[in-house]
Amino acid sequence: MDKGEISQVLGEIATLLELKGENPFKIRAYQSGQRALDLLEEDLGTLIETERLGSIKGFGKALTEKVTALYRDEPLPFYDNLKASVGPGLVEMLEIPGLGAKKIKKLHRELGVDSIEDLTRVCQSGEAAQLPGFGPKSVGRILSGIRNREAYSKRHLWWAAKEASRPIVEGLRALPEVDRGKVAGSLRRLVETVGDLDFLAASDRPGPVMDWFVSQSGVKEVTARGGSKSSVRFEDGMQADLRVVPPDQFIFALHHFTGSKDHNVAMRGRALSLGYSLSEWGLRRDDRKSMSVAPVQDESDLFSLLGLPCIPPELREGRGELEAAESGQLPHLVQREDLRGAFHNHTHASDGAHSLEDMVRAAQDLGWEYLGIADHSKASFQANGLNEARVQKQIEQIRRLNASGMFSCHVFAGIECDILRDGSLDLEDATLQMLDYVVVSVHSSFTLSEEEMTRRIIRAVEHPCTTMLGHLTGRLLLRREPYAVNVEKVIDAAVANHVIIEINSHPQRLDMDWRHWRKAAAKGLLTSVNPDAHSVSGLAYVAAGINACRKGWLTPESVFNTWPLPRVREYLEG
Ligand code: DGT
Ligand code: CA
Ligand code: CA
Ligand code: ZN
Repeated sequence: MDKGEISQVLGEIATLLELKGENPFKIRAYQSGQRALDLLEEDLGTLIETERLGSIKGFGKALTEKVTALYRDEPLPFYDNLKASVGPGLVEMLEIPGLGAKKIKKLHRELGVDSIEDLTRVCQSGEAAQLPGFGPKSVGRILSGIRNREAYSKRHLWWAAKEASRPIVEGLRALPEVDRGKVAGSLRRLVETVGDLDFLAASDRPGPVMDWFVSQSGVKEVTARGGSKSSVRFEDGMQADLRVVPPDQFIFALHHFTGSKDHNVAMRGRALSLGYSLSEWGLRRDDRKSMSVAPVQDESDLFSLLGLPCIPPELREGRGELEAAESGQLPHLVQREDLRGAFHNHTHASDGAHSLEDMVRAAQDLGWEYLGIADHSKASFQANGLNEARVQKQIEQIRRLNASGMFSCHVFAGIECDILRDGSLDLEDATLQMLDYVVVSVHSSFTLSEEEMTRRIIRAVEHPCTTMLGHLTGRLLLRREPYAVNVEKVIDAAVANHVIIEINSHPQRLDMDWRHWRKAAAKGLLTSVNPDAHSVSGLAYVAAGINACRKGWLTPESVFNTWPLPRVREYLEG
């Protein structure tokens, strides 16, 4: 096993011990062991081979033995027995938002709950609400958690779907029978979550193409196998459709299966008004039988036949893109290459995995002119947040690094400061004023009413030290619903106070949502594409944030971290 897999196993062991009601010290040993492993700077293999792992803080004798066994892929009976002794139903229940190991253990012990079906039953019958520490409100939350979990399990993060699609497109393109192969559907439109993967191939011999598709590695079930369409389900639950069409229909099919449905309806309406009929098979004059009025090589040819410039897939949501295209108002969308830096990144001073220098080096390797550091503040104690003194030390460390000339990439000293329950900020004004910029975020008290939460966030936005608002709604895609907050009112407050609202670009957040951005940018709101990186590899998440920008019609001018360094400096100093 590699380090990441071992870290996961340690976390799983801690959870299983918790579900069994084991000694809290034992549980904590595995949790801190996991953390120590994540933060390890030296190569794990080297530490094991030179027998130095045990001398590192956090690794006792027992843990060292287990990590060594896992690393060498030796059997670990302790782990196997533990897994066998806790029912799979209990482990599954941990996926329900708002239900931790303690509550699950109580439900199991008091009411004999062994599965999610049992849990639904005791919640509906009122039995669960009788247990100490439960009550009708928390039972209501569990029930909606169960419903959400079901909906969540049907979709996948765009980021994971993209990874899964890569070998499939490559495989298709490599087949001698295939002329062209592409992804379509929500994946191509860069939607933040994807129901199923859609692939399209141009070929005159669909048979062998379908054979390859349904027999790929990882396919668990073939749900349809036809001459023009097949569908499969992979072992991890992901589903995929493949359509194979003759080469002269490829572009029409690509456009149709890229969607969205609303965009397609608008396109067909436009075709009709011009005396054409448009379908997945082609474009023809209304009065003729024959297809395709002209040869079509790519989608811009298709749009051009309808008198339009090419509308990029990510704008095809039926939200006014045809009108904008017709009047020459399509936005010049921001691209990944426009970024010159990023704010909101963590180091190992709080809960990041890498040092300041490592993060800056990684940013410089990406060609960035600047990098903003924003570790957690003290109220986020579970993330080892910084107090005033530690912030001050980090500022000095950053100033020294800038002065040393070690990197051409400039470092901005910032903080991700907690917004406390009443909307005040977690650190003293004197400390906040010393920083180059301040990101403010909600990390606690998620269950306030919409009115209270909106007031709380707006108070933080109005603080004179606030530069940016972090992950506005706190949503975790396919895991946790956004908290109640009036987004419109927060946008207006941000515009009025010259506060930037970030697009938190972690693939599971993408918050604030792209659906708000076109209107918000028209009001003058700026965004910053913030990776919320907790390691050097996390900087790559800006790609997901750029997707969100593009779906939100944003141009580089509205994206703060496309600005050159002198202009960013001037803004932050002003
Ligand atoms: P998903 O899979 O839920 O994330 O969303 P999509 O957009 O990938 O939807 P999917 O896989 O059902 O279909 C792919 C595209 O095919 C869809 O965006 C538009 C087109 N399409 C599918 N069914 C229909 C339909 O009944 N009417 C129209 N107009 N288009 C359809
Ligand atoms: Ca789809
Ligand atoms: Ca589909
Ligand atoms: Zn945060």
